[in-house]
Amino acid sequence: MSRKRILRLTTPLLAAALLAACGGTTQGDEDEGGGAGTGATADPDADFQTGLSVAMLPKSVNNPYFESSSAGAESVVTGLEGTFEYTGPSDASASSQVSYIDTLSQQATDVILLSANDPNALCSSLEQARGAGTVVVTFDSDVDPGCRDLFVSQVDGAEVGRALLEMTAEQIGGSGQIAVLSATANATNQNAWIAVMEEELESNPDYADIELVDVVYGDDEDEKSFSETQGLLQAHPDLSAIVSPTTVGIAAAARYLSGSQYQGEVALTGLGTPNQMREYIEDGTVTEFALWDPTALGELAAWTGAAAASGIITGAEGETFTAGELGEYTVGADGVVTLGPPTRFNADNIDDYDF
Ligand code: RAM
Repeated sequence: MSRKRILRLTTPLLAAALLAACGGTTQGDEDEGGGAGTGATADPDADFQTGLSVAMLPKSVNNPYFESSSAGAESVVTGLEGTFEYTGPSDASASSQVSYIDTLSQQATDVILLSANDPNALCSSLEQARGAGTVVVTFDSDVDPGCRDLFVSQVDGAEVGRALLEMTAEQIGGSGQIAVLSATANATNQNAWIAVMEEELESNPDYADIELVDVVYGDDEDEKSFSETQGLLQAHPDLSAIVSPTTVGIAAAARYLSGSQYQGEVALTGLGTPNQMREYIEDGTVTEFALWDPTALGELAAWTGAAAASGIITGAEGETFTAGELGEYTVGADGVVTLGPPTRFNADNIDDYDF
């Protein structure tokens, strides 16, 4: 174990002892969600530690969305004089992520920033990493809260599901068959958004005339997403809209639609990056889609990981920390820190964005 490693493991304990001696308190000490169950005490006045080793492990590499998050995280980590690594599999599968977690843990990485391909399958590797002193912060796609310290959520999950349906309903005049082209079948984030859409479709009278006829998975692979789009259109001749809550899926579906007889006939909306979707807004294939800023998401994940590794927060509800120029954030229930609302992109504003 490196000297820095020993120091890092010792510092929060010292901080806790000092705080206890000064009568300091932390809100939510008894909270068992997120990482707060460790019983560690936060010192909100501690400085961010310099020299941290931070690794970002996305669902898969070669996805512009995660490249933006990586750029954001790297700028924060290098600003704190730490070392940053972006590493992960080329396929969005949980089994592929396990070996990366194990390697990072063996390397005594201080902080892992993880977008998970499965809520449970990574837990034993993550437990080992945490047992060895690594702070685990999920971002974008969570694991079971007991398996990580904190989760940096892009947007409140229910808000994403509702925004997806609102855009869909607007684009099909409130009635018709819709289908979802998702990422992988086990993706925590997409499954949560789809569940909200299903609940809203059942309970919200505004959507009484909209029917969800299919959910298919492009696995966040361009070619598979492209052929799944083709399959949906063939299987459902009366389809009014495809909703793709993945930046990989919506870009592939837009490419298929733009060169097909369905362009302008079948609506396409979902979550995409402006740079990948600009040409499809311009050629009329897509009217409107949404996303948050993935660079800011990476920045917030890095600030959160650094704050936890520095003992400023533990993951208990109510703790606060300052994420550089992003401002002050508060840890919510279950160790969740939320970035903010999504932005909708359309012909009027898409040229204002470059990511
Ligand atoms: C893809 C990934 C990611 C998701 C975005 C919207 O890039 O599936 O997890 O948050 O789409």
